Amino acid sequence: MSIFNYINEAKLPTFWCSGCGHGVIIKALADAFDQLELALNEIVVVTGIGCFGRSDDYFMTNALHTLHGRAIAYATGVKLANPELTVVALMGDGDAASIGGNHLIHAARRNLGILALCANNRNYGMTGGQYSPTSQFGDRSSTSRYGLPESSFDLSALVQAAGASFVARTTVFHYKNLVKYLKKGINKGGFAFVEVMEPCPTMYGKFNQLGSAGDMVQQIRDEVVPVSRWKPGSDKSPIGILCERDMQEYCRAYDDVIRKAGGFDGD
Ligand SMILES: Cc1ncc(C[n+]2csc(CCOP(=O)(O)OP(=O)(O)O)c2C)c(N)n1
Repeated sequence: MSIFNYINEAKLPTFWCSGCGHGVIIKALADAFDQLELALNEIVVVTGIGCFGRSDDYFMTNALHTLHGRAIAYATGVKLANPELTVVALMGDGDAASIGGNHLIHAARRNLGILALCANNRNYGMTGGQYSPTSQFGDRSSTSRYGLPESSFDLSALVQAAGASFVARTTVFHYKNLVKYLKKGINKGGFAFVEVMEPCPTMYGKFNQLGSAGDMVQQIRDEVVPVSRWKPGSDKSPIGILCERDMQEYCRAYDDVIRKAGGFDGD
């Protein structure tokens, strides 16, 4: 097989700016689909709004392009309607953690069996580089010209605390690990969250004078450390599989409720 069974070649090159990490991430997802030999009609890619929200354009699978911050809400409906589907919600950090933050934590708490993938470029790329909940204290953005007076969410820690059954963080620099975590997340059968650190040279990089896209990828690589070597209090972020646990998946638990209640009318 080939990743071009999953990627719509006719749409390439992507509309994203040069140096953006989004293209690397969708290639990794197509690689994961390919290595798992998933059929196109078994997969539903659900997106919200934002630069990364355009990802569904490039997939040959089923796709649902929804509202800003609501990818997980729609993915919940798709998964409950047909639990056999592989449902993947693709979100930027604004989509996932700002307007969509409540949906994210509650889907994790319910252990809904989807893969939620957050492309974390630490800002709202599409709308002009406003700060997001993953921008760092002191960051400059179009809405924090003098430095951000807020701390950021550690998204992976947040989702882990909310109850997800699989959480992994990596970067676009660590491509093979990214594909590995996406495959594991898809196969997990519970709420799986993969956070990918990536550059937005056009907005975040420009406002914070971080140099070229290549410079930014190297900075992102240097900001992280494998979780096996990470110590609390470190100024680096842990990457790797941060949490893996087995719990009953939401659709299965919901089926039990339906059975106990006597089934659907007319069953
Ligand atoms: C309800 C609603 N509020 C705000 C917007 C404007 N808006 C569109 S995309 C976006 C943020 C995108 O940032 P992110 O999700 O981080 O994705 P990126 O563009 O960085 O890939 C915002 C605020 C919208 N489309 N709908």
